Amino acid sequence: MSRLVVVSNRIADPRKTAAGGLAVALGEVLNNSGGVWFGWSGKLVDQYPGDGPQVQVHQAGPVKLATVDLDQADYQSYYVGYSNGVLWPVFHYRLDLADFDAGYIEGYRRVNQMFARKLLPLLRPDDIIWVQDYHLIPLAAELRALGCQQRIGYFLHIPLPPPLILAAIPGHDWLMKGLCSYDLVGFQAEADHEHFCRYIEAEAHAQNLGEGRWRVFNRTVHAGAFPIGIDVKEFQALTDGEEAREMYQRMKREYSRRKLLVGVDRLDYSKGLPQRMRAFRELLAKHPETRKSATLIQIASPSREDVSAYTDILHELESLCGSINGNYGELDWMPVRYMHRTVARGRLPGLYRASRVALVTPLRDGMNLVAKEFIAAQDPEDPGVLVLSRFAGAAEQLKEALLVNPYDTEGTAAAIHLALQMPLEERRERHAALLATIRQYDVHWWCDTILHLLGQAEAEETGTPWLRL
Ligand code: GDG
Repeated sequence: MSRLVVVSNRIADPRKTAAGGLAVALGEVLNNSGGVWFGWSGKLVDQYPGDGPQVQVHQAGPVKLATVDLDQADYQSYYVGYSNGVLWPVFHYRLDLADFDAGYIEGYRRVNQMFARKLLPLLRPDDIIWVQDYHLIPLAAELRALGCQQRIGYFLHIPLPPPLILAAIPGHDWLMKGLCSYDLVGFQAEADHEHFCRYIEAEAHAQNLGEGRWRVFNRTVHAGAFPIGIDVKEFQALTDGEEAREMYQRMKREYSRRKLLVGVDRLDYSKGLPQRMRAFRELLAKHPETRKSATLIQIASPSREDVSAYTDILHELESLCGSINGNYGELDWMPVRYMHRTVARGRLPGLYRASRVALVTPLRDGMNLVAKEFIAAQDPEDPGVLVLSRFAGAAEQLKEALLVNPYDTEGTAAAIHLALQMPLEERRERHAALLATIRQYDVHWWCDTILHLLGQAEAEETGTPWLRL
């Protein structure tokens, strides 16, 4: 059996329970096959040692955790500048927030080259390499340039925008050629996959070989949509855990006379938090009976605080929450409880379960796992209602949610009102269908499907040397 090598910007120790579902799932696959997880340690050094960055290896059971530190210059250009200042905004359709500083792409390339050089000595000939996310698009091309012939798969956790938005990135052709150096490229949603196909057809005259295979840049690449899921069983077990039950009971006690609405997001401009607050304000204005009876708890966990667009969104959100509470609050009721803090993972399911409505209304999102966690945490006999943006990748799968356009304040407010009023029977029916979907397409389905296809690449290509770029 081939060994799995996962590469991602950050890594997690799969033995630590605080790790999220994705880390748990990847850790489980790695544990089964024995493998390597390679990435940035999360540590910064002023300068690399004289002989360059060093790989630190820790053995975590059968899994080798291999990390490198980054120096300040690489961190600023590769991580803050290019990954989070160019790729994140543009891939979320926000050209207006992109900073195309010419130096960033150099840093991005340099770190991908360094990752390739550091990873190469750790590889065995029959390894399967699986690269995660937008920080590492050129990694396969860099590995191939060093002679690496192993199968390499890639998964993009964020959306891929339409070709004309992609084409606004200086160097987009280099980036997309890099993406085509993988054997298998996975996207979250069919929409993203379609954008990829349209791009390579229009910009690179790719030839469609059928069944997701393309001949492009002199090699064959397989592409498809593989919507990521959560570990439903693990999340339900967490919901039954002590921390979650305690949280649930506290919330129920505290808000016994109110219906709770919940939002849990990283504080990011893609999550549509100001738009959500405006829709909630509209609800209070239009439906006076919801005043005093509905409370929105919004957790906005701190994220990428060294990127300036994130400071702007923080101020906008704070001012909106303040004005809603100022205008509608009473001595014994505040409409919005906003927390710019991280909640312990064990408590989240209790909060979800105590809530009648979840507001998952990003302006654009690769998938959105909060939507799936909310469904998993519900009591099937008395479930809450999911209000979901049509612009989240999850909307392609979760059709029984109330789908909204987050830019439409009135429409979103009307959907929230509907959710608050929804009769028990309808809530149960919708929830049962949603739960069946997230169970069928859970994170194990996601891992297994992708790794199975990557494994097949070996059988089909045996005897055919990998074409180098
Ligand atoms: C990217 C893509 C894609 C959030 N706040 C707290 C907390 N969280 C946890 C949630 C959930 C995770 O973080 C967030 O996942 P999302 O999917 O919602 O969003 P991103 O972080 O933007 O993730 C996204 C995902 O990758 C996977 O492919 O779905 O589209 O953008 O698990 O529960 N966890 C804790 N405290 C918090 O305050 N413990």
